[in-house]
Amino acid sequence: MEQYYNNDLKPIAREIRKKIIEMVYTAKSGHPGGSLSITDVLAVLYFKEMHVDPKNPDDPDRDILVMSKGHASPALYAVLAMKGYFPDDLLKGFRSINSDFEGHVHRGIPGVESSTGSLGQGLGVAIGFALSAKLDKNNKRIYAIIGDGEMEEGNIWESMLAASKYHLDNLTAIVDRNGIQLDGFTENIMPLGDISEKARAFGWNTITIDGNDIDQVIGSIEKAKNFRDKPTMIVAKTIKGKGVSYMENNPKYHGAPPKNDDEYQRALKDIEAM
Ligand SMILES: Cc1ncc(C[n+]2csc(CCOP(=O)(O)OP(=O)(O)O)c2C)c(N)n1
Repeated sequence: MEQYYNNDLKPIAREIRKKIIEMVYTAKSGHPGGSLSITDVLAVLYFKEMHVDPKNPDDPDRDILVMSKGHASPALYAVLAMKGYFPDDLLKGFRSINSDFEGHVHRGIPGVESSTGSLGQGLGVAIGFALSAKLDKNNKRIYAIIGDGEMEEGNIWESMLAASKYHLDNLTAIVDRNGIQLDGFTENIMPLGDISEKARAFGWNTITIDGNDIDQVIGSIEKAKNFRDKPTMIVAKTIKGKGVSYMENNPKYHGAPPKNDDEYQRALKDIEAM
């Protein structure tokens, strides 16, 4: 496998962000905000931490990622294209009628392990993968990316109970703690308070980081690998819309693309300057 150094990951993250903007602008729809917030985490996972090989996508020893917040499909599709699972060109079909690249993460696409989009389900799916790896005595690692808005779904908390019951230390859940859900701030819609404290009460190890800081993301994922007996939750504090000034921390860009050529160009310019 190719070896990437920490300094290589920033340009990779920048490229993912550009692809996200290109995809949603071409489709004239999609979810840029929560894609841009989780970009750095995905760059680290796919280009440094996860054992995955696009040439051998069915390798039984591969690590598994479930993008539970399935509306962040542009970010996942972009990183998979960059990793070489399929040609970049296919991203142009995003959200168009004859393309597999649906607006929510779709399992028919190489590298995608589970369809998602109905919030709350992906953590349970990841637990299934983690339990199965334990039964197979396989040391592969399982990752689930969940949204903080998604944590307002009750089945996330049921899944957290199960992960703790089965001592799933092969499971790392990463919460994209950008503070915003569909049309407003999580703390106004349904306050989550201190997610780490709650997760610890549910029997999880927790690590809190700046999820847009590549070195902190690497450090937390490495640390999670060494915890034993409990699952780990990384609470990644991020900025929704990260990298595009007019999208940052603005609920409007949860599910809206740049509205014209000027906004599109400004977005690409902002990302270039990161
Ligand atoms: C079960 C379910 N209810 C509602 C929705 C509609 N919905 C799509 S995204 C979203 C907000 C998600 O917020 P968050 O998980 O914080 O995502 P992020 O801010 O990271 O994009 C909602 C309510 C959905 N996809 N699934």
